[in-house]
Amino acid sequence: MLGKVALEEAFALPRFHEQTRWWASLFAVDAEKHAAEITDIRQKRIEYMDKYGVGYQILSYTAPGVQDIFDPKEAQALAVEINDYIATTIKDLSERFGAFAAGPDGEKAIFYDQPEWDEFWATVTDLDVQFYLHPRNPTGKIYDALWADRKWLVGPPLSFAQGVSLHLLGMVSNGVFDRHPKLQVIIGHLGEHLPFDLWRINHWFEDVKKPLGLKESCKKTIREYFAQNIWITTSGHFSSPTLQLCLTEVGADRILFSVDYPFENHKDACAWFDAVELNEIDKEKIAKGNAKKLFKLGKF
Ligand code: GRE
Repeated sequence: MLGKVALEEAFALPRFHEQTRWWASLFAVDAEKHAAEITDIRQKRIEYMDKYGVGYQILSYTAPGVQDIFDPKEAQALAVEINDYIATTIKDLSERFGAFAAGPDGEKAIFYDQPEWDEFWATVTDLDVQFYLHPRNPTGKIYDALWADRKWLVGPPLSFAQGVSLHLLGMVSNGVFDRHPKLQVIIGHLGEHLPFDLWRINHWFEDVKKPLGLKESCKKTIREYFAQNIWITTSGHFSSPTLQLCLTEVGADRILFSVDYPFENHKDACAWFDAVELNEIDKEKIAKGNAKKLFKLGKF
């Protein structure tokens, strides 16, 4: 299918080529290729998009990124540099690229589910922009306690999904979406295990935790938040049975195509998606229609 929109697509500042190569050497078979691809916007990336039918990419800054800088001033300066760089780089390519702004994280891993972030969320909804909650690597005491002795589970096999699902359910159960009902949050990797668990989360929220007090901070059901505030993408998860589960549990109106380039490649993502057996209406929504509506993309 031509003209797909993809929105978990990473880039890095060219000046971090070496650092990116080191990061890639931890998981990529060909770290050199990965470093070259992630620091490129205008060449190889566009070739892949053209070859595999991706019309438009929304770019986001990769890991390690702003969140790995613990000095708030330094993190702030890097966020500004990244956001200015990408705005300038894609300025004359607005029919092919958009970008998420990167924000600084500060001194420790931040959970955006506490009341002190209400001002931030109010600004996000006032600006009418969308928020992509991307995984990060576990650090500090959390890494030492949980992951140090099981290091192969860090990243896509487990820690990424656990981190994001904890964060998002924290936002749900601490009332962020009740206080900011217009907020739209996107998570990748076919929902970071949450669609699989919706029945059980709903059962325990509604039948046990709400009578015990959860109802004070979480007014709607988990399924209502998924229908009104949450989106999932296919980034890095090219499985037809899992997509079917997501179609049943989350619905085609809330699923968005993505690749997860260059951690994954366009060929795998697009060959899989283009061949998935799905009615044409839902396929078009997931490939581009939903993204065009959500991001108010005009013609591209
Ligand atoms: C990412 O998206 O940031 C990422 C990594 C490492 C492995 C896979 C992946 O940083 O998607």
